[in-house]
Amino acid sequence: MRHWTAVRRRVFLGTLGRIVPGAAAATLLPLSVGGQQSVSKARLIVRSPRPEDLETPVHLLTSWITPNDLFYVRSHFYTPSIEAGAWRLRVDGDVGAPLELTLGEIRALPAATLVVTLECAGNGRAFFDPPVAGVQWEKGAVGTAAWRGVRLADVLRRAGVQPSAQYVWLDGADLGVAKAPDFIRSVPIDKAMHPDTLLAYEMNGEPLPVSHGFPLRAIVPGWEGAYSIKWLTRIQASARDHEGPFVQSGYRFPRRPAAPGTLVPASETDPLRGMPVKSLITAPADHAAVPNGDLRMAGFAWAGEDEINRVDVSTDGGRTWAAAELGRDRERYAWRQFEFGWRPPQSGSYLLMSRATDSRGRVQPIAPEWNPAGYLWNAIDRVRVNVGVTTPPVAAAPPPGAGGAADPGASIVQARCVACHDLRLIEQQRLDVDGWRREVDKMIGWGAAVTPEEREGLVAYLARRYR
Ligand SMILES: Nc1nc2c(c(=O)[nH]1)N[C@H]1C(S)=C(S)[C@@H](COP(=O)(O)O)O[C@H]1N2
Ligand SMILES: [Mo]
Repeated sequence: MRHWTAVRRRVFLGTLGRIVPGAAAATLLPLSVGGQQSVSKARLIVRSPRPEDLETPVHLLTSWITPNDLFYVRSHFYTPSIEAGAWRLRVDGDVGAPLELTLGEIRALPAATLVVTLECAGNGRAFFDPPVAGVQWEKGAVGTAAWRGVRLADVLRRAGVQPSAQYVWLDGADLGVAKAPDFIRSVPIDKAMHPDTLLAYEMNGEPLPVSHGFPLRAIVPGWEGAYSIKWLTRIQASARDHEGPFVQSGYRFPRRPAAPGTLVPASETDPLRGMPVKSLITAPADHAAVPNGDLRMAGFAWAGEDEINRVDVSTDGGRTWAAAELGRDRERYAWRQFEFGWRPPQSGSYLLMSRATDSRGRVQPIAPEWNPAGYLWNAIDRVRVNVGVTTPPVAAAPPPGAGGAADPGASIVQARCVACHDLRLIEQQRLDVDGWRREVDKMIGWGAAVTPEEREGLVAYLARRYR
């Protein structure tokens, strides 16, 4: 288990490695206040290139800290390009003295660093049955980084936040495409004032990469990723909750279990807070073919604001379970690595499983509760491994688009949908006619130029082609 600390040291040494031998540590400063950093995301799965939605292949998650180039990206709209010198953070609303802060002023405030696991609420959405609309994340919309910045509470206190403030609204520089609403989220005052809620300007010792919110983002630890607003430009304290759709209809969960496939009115939902208990097998990779001999099973487990108490693993499809060893690296809001050494008794195909238990006694379910937006998938994880057998080659899939190109629906999609976002966002959905009609109507509301004559034809085409 020594490798955990070794890997961690390597990550942070990478940061220190920028100091020129003999130079004072202070030479680090200008580097970190400098321009935008972009990192190569070449190894990630492209769910959508525009807007940018990238998933980490989970077998690449080998260290407690996720390197910046492997960290998943979830952006609703186009990535804004921000010049650090011109950028300001506005703090207003129910405050005694509204502020406008430069990046330099923010960096002059007392700094704090926290290792926090971020996970998209929709991670695992692809596994819900019946299918639900949205980015079809499988397992890799999750990662862990060391975030350095200032406490949101310090900034709010400097602005003289009023006792009337019950919520803090966070807004970034990204704008809704066409008529789509601005992505604004609302944090309840207790969480906003908690000393662990940060405004971060560094990720793993580097200035925030552009995709991750340069120059400043919120880190709301232990809560689903959408609270952690990127490219932050405005913080507004308010007595009321925000009225926008990303607070009033998105990121909410049915108060009572919903029948699969049904709609749930927003009035019967609550906002997502905290995170469920969950684990993820990162080694061996799913469907890996491995030789006979010792096999190392590894992965991560996390539970939002709560602690992981144990991870049990099964190598026989859930018939028997054994406790995995937990890694030494631990911080309150960070995932815990787990490991299990095992020698398969004979050649064959094995179903490996992991099941985490947290400090509140929550245990991962076999089947998570279905919900209309496909949030919080946390089923007991499973991976198939083939030991001592060579897997037959997979037959080549038919080329994409075969047989559909001449359909008039395809040209409506090209003209009306792909104008704003990549075709891949459509291709990954599996919806019926009603589901597609809801999506098309939402997009018309957001400014898609679909004419009334085109609407039903488009819905029928989408439902025929993508379900
Ligand atoms: N301004 C802004 N902030 C945002 C988003 C966004 O679209 N715009 N996406 C949110 C969502 S849904 C998630 S899961 C996290 C993802 O952070 P990452 O891209 O750094 O992994 O950012 C959040 N912050
Ligand atoms: Mo998300």
